[in-house]
Amino acid sequence: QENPYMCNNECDASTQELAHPPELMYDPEGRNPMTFWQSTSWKKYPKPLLINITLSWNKTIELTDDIVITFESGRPEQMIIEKSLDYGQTWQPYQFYATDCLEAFRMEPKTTHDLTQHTVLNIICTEEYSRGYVWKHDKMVRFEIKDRFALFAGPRLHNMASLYGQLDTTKNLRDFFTITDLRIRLLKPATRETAVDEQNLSRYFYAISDINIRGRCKCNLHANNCVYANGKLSCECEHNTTGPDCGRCKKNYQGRPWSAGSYLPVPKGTANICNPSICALGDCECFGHSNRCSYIELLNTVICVSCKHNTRGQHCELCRLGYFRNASAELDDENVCIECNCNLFGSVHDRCNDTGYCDCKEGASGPKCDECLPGYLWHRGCRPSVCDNELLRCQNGGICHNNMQCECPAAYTGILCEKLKCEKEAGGCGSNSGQGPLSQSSLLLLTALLGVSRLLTL
Ligand SMILES: *[C@@H]1O[C@H](CO)[C@@H](O)[C@H](O)[C@H]1NC(C)=O
Ligand SMILES: *[C@@H]1O[C@H](CO)[C@@H](O)[C@H](O)[C@H]1NC(C)=O
Ligand SMILES: *[C@@H]1O[C@H](CO)[C@@H](O)[C@H](O)[C@H]1NC(C)=O
Ligand SMILES: *[C@@H]1O[C@H](CO)[C@@H](O)[C@H](O)[C@H]1NC(C)=O
Ligand SMILES: *[C@@H]1O[C@H](CO)[C@@H](O)[C@H](O)[C@H]1NC(C)=O
Ligand SMILES: CC(=O)N[C@H]1CO[C@H](CO)[C@@H](O)[C@@H]1O
Ligand SMILES: [Ca+2]
Repeated sequence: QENPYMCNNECDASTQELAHPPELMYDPEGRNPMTFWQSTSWKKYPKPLLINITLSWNKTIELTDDIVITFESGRPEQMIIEKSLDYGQTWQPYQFYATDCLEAFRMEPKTTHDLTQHTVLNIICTEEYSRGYVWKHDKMVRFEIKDRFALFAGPRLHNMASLYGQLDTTKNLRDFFTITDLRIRLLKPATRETAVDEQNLSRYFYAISDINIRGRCKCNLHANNCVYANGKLSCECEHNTTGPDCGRCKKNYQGRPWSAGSYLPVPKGTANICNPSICALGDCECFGHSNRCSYIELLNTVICVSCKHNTRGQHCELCRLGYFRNASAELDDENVCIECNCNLFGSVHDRCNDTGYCDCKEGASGPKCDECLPGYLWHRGCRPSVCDNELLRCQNGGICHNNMQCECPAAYTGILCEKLKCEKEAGGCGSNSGQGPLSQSSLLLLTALLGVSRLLTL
């Protein structure tokens, strides 16, 4: 045709140089002449030449810019762009294109400039992109996203906040720009304005060099990234959300219903993160020592409430003070914690280490501190011995009584009966006698003396 580099009767899908496979619609461009896909020609005229080009992302995509399709043949006289939001199960028209909208689709021709905020969701038929067979003329067919954005954000899209605000609050509007699949339905090739030349039907076909679609993964504002891995696109969900579009709260993070992140209030927006579950039974891990949890906002964490069986801790996984871990019991055993049982007098406090050993006061010993070290004697705790029959002997004939006390003969005093007693002569035995309060042993001695003197008097 008028385009000198188009192939006519020389195309051959099985010969690499002469093939025009679909991939050439989305290969990296910048080549001249451009690479292009070319359909079969309209050999079966007047049977319509119908071709669908279907693009599937298997992921929800939000369009951010115009869809632009570049035709190397003349632009089709009739075509429809359709979209699906449910992975190709159902399709809705996006826009109709025809040289004559009334004749082709019984629709009034319109352009996006006829749309208003109230009619932005209307599906129109446009005649703007169907004329012009000659390749020098505009080769593009557009689906105008930006013109529609401009209805909310102003002509130069300077007020995106206003657009985002609308998108936030109007689901229909949001869904309008959202797709999982796109389909270009080619219904009638360019024929020029003359009648179809039935003698030379190889003149009529479709050829597309590029399809440009700009968008981003729909992640409901719960992700910063969308990655292509293992043959699929997926959001890198944050905020404890999950799902291909971050459209759910993660397990154990259903403390409040999921909601999308929001651009509002401007300018910072709202993250709407998923909170940990205020858990029902089984939803919080307490090893069977509690069935109630509570969410602590400050720590952003869930803790078990009222742990039983002498346990404590976020998951009732520790033993209360005064208890220690039963090494032969599992964490969910009722007997998991054993009482320390530290001796009240022999230990510093009633706590013990992981093998049940208590902290002993001086002189005490044994796991429970209820025994005394050598040199100490149990008397409401361990006391150092006063006397014994080896190193700490009572002197001057005194008798060691229960290792706590020397019973001294009448004339002696001191802890080990080591001093002479001279209370009868004032100041007799030394300056330090008789002045201070009487010690227990001297009191005993005194009573003994009194007994002796009474005996003498009688
Ligand atoms: C068919 O079209 C081609 C390309 O324009 C032209 O070279 C050829 O002469 C035409 N054949 C007939 C029979 O019109
Ligand atoms: C193109 O897709 C539409 C549905 O979107 C379907 O009804 C039609 O049969 C398809 N045409 C071809 C040629 O596959
Ligand atoms: C689409 O993605 C889902 C998961 O997001 C996956 O299970 C499924 O196999 C994918 N389908 C295709 C056709 O790739
Ligand atoms: C430790 O746990 C085992 C297993 O439940 C139990 O048989 C044992 O009595 C427990 N020991 C104590 C001292 O409670
Ligand atoms: C507990 O204390 C005893 C005595 O000090 C010690 O032998 C034992 O190793 C300690 N056990 C642990 C787990 O620290
Ligand atoms: C388990 C999990 O993913 N927790 C995350 C929940 O969200 C907060 C805040 O984004 C993260 O810090 C946690 O790591
Ligand atoms: Ca190309």
